[in-house]
Amino acid sequence: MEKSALQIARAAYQPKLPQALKGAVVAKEGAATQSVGNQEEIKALFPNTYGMPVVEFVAGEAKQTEAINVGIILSGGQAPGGHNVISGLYDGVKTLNKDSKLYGFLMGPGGLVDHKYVEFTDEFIDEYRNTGGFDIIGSGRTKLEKVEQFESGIEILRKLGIKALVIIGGDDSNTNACVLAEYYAAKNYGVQVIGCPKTIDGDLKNEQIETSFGFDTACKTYSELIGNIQRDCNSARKYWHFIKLMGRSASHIALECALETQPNVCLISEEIEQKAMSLDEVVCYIANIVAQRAADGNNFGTVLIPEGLIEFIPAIKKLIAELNEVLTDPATGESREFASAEEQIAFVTSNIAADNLAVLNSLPADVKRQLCLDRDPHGNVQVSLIETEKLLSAMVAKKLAEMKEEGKYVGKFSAQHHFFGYEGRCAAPSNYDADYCYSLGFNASRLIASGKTGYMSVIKNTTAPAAEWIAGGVPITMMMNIERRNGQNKPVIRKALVELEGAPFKFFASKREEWARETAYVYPGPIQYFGPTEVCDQCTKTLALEQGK
Ligand code: FBP
Repeated sequence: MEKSALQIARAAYQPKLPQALKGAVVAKEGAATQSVGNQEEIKALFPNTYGMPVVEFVAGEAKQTEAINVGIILSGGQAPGGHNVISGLYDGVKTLNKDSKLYGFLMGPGGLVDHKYVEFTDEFIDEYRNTGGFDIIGSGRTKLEKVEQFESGIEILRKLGIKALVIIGGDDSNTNACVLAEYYAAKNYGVQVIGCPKTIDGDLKNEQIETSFGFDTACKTYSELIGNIQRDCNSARKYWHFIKLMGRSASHIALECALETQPNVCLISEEIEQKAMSLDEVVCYIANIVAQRAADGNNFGTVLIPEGLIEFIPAIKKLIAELNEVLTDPATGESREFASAEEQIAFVTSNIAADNLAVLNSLPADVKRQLCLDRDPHGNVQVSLIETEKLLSAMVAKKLAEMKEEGKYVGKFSAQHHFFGYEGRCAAPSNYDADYCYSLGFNASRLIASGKTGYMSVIKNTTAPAAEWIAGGVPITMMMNIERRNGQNKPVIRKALVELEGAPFKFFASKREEWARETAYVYPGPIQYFGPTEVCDQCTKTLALEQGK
């Protein structure tokens, strides 16, 4: 593979590890844990993996460890740093015993089920250290949740002598990792399952997990692009840029990018839901800011829109909930099959309540179609396909035309549209993500060596220098509750949405009026890998504010 000068320099970067992982470790165990909700139900569903303690690794006595074979899977959307989790795990198992082996299952959980794998070697791993992407083994969204899949998995695990499987994924994939851990424990199959918190969306976090990996790099990449657009916007002074940002449901990415770039408008879905705003109210909010800026002679600006916005508008949320119900076959719990899209739309429109149908019919035809048709394998509406940035700008233009007639707006409105998502998912990991991911992977090897299963690898205190980071594990059941998914009650990891009482949102809310009226743009520039620590090693503003830094 031909490499750029930066890639060559980056390949030589040695990610930092917490001090605690630099030598032999012992697992310090805390008290028994409870799930965050529905304790009795979760306990009954996970009798072998419920209630285990949180563990922290502290310095221990060096002892001879037997060689161990480990498997790894990349699951779901790409996130910067995945290759470093793998290289960290590889180095971790090799330091336990140089004869240990690491296998990668290809193209996501499907590789385990279909017995498609590779064995990692030094040369292979070295090609991918500190690089973005998941191309080392590929990723996929196959749901690992059926007994046949678990049984097919154990065949190949036994064949390769694999004693532990590491699943790198978001909330859904880690939920499935926990189900698999429980199944193998119940069957006494002797295979441990460890999860690793990944997703650019930033919604897999809680008291134990400070952030999901990839969020840092993805947000910095989008913020660079937004900053560039803002500089262009402030140079030409003739466009309003409507910028949609990935993040499926939660608005963490939009909020972080707003904190980094200080746009004129940033919508936060969780706030819109809390205030029970209608689509029209959201449009009025933006149109009023456009009008205020026009009154100051500024016919330009930026609007950040979280990908999941549409789902959080209460009337549309209610509609989506019913769509999920009617599109699920109650007998199988699977999505209903239809001969054609038209048949599916006809089925939906004749089976939902009148108020929901009215909301559905009030939406533009393409949005209506999208809502009725597309689901991902976890039953989620594929919000990334809905062009909210265009929907909103068209509605704002219409509103401004009405305001003009009423004499409430004088100005010119011309819009440009952007959607940033894929641009950031495979970016070369920032130093934060490179170090964090390497530590997560290395740490997973220590969880395996300690005999843990049903645990998530966690690294804490990450706003401090890496040497002071705390390494350990958290039982996945601790993060679970029961939620309605795809028309059924299911045990799932609770998704972390933007907290309206949290420091990041409060800081944003205290500044947004000023940012709306003034042109207070910040241009963060590209991620820097080499240079002063205040330029290269900063965590996200979200994490810094959450930790009072
Ligand atoms: P994960 O939660 O699996 O990490 O994926 C996150 C994400 O990047 C979302 O932000 C986005 O909605 C989705 O993946 C898009 O994925 P796909 O391209 O597979 O539709």
